[in-house]
Amino acid sequence: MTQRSLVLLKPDAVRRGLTGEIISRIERKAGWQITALELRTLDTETLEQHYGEHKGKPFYEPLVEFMASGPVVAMVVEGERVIEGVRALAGPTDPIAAAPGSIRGDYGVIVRENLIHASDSEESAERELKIFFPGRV
Ligand code: IDP
Repeated sequence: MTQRSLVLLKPDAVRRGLTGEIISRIERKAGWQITALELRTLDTETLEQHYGEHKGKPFYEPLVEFMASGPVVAMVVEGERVIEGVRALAGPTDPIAAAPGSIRGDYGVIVRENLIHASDSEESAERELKIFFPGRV
């Protein structure tokens, strides 16, 4: 089942110089391809669209502020079961609960600054790819 996922390497990953390490974990998965990649500083409007489902939650405002605090690496990753697969590489949302060996488990401590976003379903991927790479998908 070939899929596409929208992956964001969050501002903490860029600031800490971890993008190469994270990208290389994705590239090493057999048959997966990065078909678009861009360093980009996100505006509030884009983030409100992207994280709209979380609006009203206590972590929403600080999340948007953090995500706009510096550039992110936005990517389209394509391949077999890539949606579930990148989420597995990332680990669960809370980096302390994430297993060592996962990206969040290896490098993260606080929940907000958990290094990576990856689409969580085909529906989310379709919606998010339209926000970040309109015209390409
Ligand atoms: P996910 O990124 O693992 O799919 P979501 O529940 O969709 O997790 O939350 C989106 C992002 O919001 C998380 O990646 C994290 O950066 C932030 N976040 C989620 N829950 C909390 C929280 O309880 N406190 C602070 N930040 C949170």
